[in-house]
Amino acid sequence: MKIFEPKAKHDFMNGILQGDAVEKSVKLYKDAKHFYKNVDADLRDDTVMYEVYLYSKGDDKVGNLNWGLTVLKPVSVLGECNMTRGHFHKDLNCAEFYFGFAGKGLLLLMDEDGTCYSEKVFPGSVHHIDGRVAHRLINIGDEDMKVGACWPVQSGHDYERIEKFPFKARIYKDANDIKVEEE
Ligand code: PAN
Ligand code: ZN
Repeated sequence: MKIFEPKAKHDFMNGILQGDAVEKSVKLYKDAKHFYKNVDADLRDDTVMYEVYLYSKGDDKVGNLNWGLTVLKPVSVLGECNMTRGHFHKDLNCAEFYFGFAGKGLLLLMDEDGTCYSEKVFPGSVHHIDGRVAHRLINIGDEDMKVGACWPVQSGHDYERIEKFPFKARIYKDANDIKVEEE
């Protein structure tokens, strides 16, 4: 029997997901401006807002899984906490697990009726996201927020739906106070 090295390594609490099979993407402020209520003219377009590391079999075979890591930077946009774009899955049968590794934040969730709620995210927190629920991560702390995810390859990301039917809650930070603004 041959014994192989793993295809990827993930230093859960202190590091990132690495390996030849891992793809990295970076979201810059210039591509994230429309997530926030206001545009911050003082924030450089090339500011890194978040990074996503993905280990995927990538062949869309039903039953295959993705393993991912999101690193959300502690940036604020005129007081509004940094967040991911957020999405519904294209295949609404596909649920997802998120798990907190570092930092602190919120998992903002919205069901198909537009009802928003959230769960606290911290090292060790585990979150099951139903396939019909839109999801977005928000960093409310002062350090990188690292969140792992595991979801089926056939989920897809429906970003258009969330742009037409946006989350109805925004999170702001003033010194250490967190403020929720709801529509
Ligand atoms: C995650 C997200 C990741 C980035 O892997 O894709 O946190 O967020 P956006 O895709 O909304 O920019 C996931 O939920 N996958 O399904
Ligand atoms: Zn998802």
